[in-house]
Amino acid sequence: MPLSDKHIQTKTYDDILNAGPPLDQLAKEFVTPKELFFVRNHSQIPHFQLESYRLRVRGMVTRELSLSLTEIKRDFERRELTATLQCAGNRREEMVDYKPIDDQLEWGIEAIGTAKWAGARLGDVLTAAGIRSEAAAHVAFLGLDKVLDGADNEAYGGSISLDKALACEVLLAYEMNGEDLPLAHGCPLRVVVPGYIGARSVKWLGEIRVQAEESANHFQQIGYKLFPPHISSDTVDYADGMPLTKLPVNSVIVRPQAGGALPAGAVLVEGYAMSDGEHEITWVSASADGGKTWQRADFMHEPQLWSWQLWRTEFTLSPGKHELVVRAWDSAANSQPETIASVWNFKGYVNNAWHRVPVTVE
Ligand SMILES: Nc1nc2c(c(=O)[nH]1)N[C@H]1C(S)=C(S)[C@@H](COP(=O)(O)O)O[C@H]1N2
Ligand SMILES: [Mo]
Repeated sequence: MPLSDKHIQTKTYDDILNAGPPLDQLAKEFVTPKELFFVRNHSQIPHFQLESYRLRVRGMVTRELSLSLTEIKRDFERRELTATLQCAGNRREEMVDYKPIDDQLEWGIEAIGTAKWAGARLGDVLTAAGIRSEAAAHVAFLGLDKVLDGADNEAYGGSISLDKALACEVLLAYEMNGEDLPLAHGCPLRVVVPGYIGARSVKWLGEIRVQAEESANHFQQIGYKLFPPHISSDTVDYADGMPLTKLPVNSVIVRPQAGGALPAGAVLVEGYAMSDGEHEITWVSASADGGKTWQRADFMHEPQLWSWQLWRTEFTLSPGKHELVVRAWDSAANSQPETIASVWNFKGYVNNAWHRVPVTVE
């Protein structure tokens, strides 16, 4: 595997690589080093020859394109954007503690990272292909990886609206943190859809299709759909589900971790907050008494669209048990629900309840 064992704690199952950073290394820096960037794969990393790699652009376009990586780099302006990627399953573990969830990766708080992406704008490539029809409304992506179980040997895919696809923040990235995109993160080319659940940022991108409908792919039609808490796998009608797009406001305490025994006195609490990327995080409040009293946390850097907000605050704690809590707001007045119960869903997606960390002070 191309990952560094030194830094990554793997969550591999069935030989499929899924990994996240050790929590003491999470969100320490604004830009996440590639060794600490979570990896979420639904299948084996595909085998392909870089020399014969082509990105195909088809569907409701005036000109179908078939582009090598060299042509993509040569024919389209290189754009850079720092953006956070977060898996819809981030914080699923807390949902599972509340009520069981079947067959889903139990991510803690580590399925998130921020990178400096560089590549062509998806919009520039679509403009070169030309949108042929008024009926065009969605842009579907297909990866080169074949998903073997539950999806009939289909490639991994998904779609976003044509409007989002034409937005200037959406990239076809071939670089991450100033280097060639690592294989685990989608080399030679991946979509980066800032603000959306990570699932739409298709890796090892093979095909882009402009179409009237959403993608018919398993991961658009069955996976990554949101349902209210009262729907279960027994009662679900997938056609009724809400396809996930933008991420809700979220905030997480990264340090100290739950259960840890801390010395009495000043305790530094730090973490990350993230919005839909279009609205900056404007306020983070933390509590050391389970949410009875709150104080405003300090930001570690200027708010930046499309990226997380790292924050910290300090409490003076006496010996005993304390519950640390965090919640955030964005510039559109969006915030987080108090309880897991109100956001629990049987797939365990987009948990953004107040984050609670019980600690003992000695
Ligand atoms: N081709 C392909 N693209 C994919 C996936 C995949 O399994 N195959 N996983 C998706 C999911 S669910 C997430 S959260 C992100 C993770 O990106 P990363 O591994 O670079 O962190 O990739 C997305 N793109
Ligand atoms: Mo994901």
